Amino acid sequence: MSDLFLGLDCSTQSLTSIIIDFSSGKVIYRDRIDFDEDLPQYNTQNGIIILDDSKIIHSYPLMWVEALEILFEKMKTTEILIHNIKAITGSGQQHGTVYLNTKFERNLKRLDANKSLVSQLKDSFSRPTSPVWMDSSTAKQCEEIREKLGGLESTIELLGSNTFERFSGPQIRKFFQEEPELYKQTSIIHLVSSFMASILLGMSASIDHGDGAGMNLMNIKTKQWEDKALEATAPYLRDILPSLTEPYNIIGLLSSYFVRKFGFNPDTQLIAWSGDNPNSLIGVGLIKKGKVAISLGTSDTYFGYLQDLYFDFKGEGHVFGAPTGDYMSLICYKNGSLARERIKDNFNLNWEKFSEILNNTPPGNKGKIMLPYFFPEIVPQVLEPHVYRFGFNENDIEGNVRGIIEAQFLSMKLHSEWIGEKPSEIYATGGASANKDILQVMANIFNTKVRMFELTESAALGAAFRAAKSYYNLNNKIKSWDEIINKFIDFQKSIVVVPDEKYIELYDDMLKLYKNYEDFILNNDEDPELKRLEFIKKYF
Ligand code: XUL
Repeated sequence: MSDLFLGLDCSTQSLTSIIIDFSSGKVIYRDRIDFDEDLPQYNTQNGIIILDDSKIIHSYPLMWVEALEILFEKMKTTEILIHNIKAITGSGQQHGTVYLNTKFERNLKRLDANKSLVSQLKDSFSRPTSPVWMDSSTAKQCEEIREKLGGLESTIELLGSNTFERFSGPQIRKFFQEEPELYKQTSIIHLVSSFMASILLGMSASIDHGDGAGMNLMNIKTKQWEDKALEATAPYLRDILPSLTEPYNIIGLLSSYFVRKFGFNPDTQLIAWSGDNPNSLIGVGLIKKGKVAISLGTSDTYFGYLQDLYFDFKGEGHVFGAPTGDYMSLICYKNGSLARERIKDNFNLNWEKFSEILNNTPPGNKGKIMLPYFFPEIVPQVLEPHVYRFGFNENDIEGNVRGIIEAQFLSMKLHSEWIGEKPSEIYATGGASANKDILQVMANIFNTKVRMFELTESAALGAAFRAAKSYYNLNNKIKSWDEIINKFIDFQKSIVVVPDEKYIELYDDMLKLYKNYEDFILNNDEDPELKRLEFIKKYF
């Protein structure tokens, strides 16, 4: 009998599933529920609802639950031997918080397999919507918490990150301040990851150290809730947070609801869910130093495995827990795929045409530079969205297409410098990583070769690997991470995009210029127009 493992990924725009067959080393099933398309009744756009200008961004936890049920309904009608799935875990968009009342646990315990999850869970929420990672409405709360923790440096040393608008702590504080009555009715606050795990478990599940580190509430060294942060955030918070757990812990067996309804094995083990970035770290096989990954999804992220704790005291980067029990470094951009799509849609292009234009424009973009803050940006911090263009305007197709892609990678290169040594290789993942022309710009700007794997859903894949690892550990058939990763990743087809040495100097100069423009706009530094003209003279 084959050993199957299911990895789920509840991301911003969709819920993805991947099943791996460990015996054959193959991915045998993939599916995806798109929130906008498959659940139109929630009326989301890109999986989110914008509640106020561009800052308050929420989603519907019930929509994620409904997607889970649809996903399993579909799985049931396939050839997949659901009964052979040995263990399940998952990945959630990070930082988002789900606010539940006392009925939640009761409802989960009494689930009737003849009824839908949504009909039985709909009265479980003290807040019907969840603020997600794209929300940037908590600048005030961030400042208050940071101040109470003794300022930037001590906050980072305590929690692994500065306070960030999208992080759970500031979001919880805002909820407590603005809706104190509803806060009082909240008996448990989950992350997206632990909420989804709870549904599968039939009771409240723990938060893992990977996702817990993205809350501004967990002590990054002890991996326990940090009293000072809890106190700085909201009253009696410790009582309404789940416990914390190692990311590889088995949290229990799958709830009988899923066994009865979909034919899962009653012995199916559940492993703590984690955030999408920690899962992706494993999904691309980053268990050692030396390489990094760039994920091009709704958010663009740059991340790597960290052996020793290491902080960005400038306050832009994060340290999260890694699924191995170690740490990972990360920087995150909000102007990822939605910003690329804006440009594509503004000019009525499809991705092929977009690539063709990218390919036909010269590296350096003839000195046209964009600061692409279509949405408030995380790195560097920009709270008021605005797209700045230097040397071109919004009607210039070529300037905009190359401008957005070069800006994204120049900014990443600039703001990832704290992570240290130059990587020997970059693993590209996420939807847009399938675009070779985008990867060529990435390779040239970082002057590093870029590898793209056949499977771009690294978060769901990483979850499936984690399920296998924990299951075999439990059953005394211990397998190393290397063994698991080699079995799947090394045999996956991949392409390598090699940097073109011709552009090393050009992009070094352009990086400096890009920094000058950031400093000009964000720090009121001198206008670098003359430097831009020199750049044009030198290269074009
Ligand atoms: C990471 C972050 C995003 C979300 C959504 O800090 O905010 O990458 O996890 O994917």
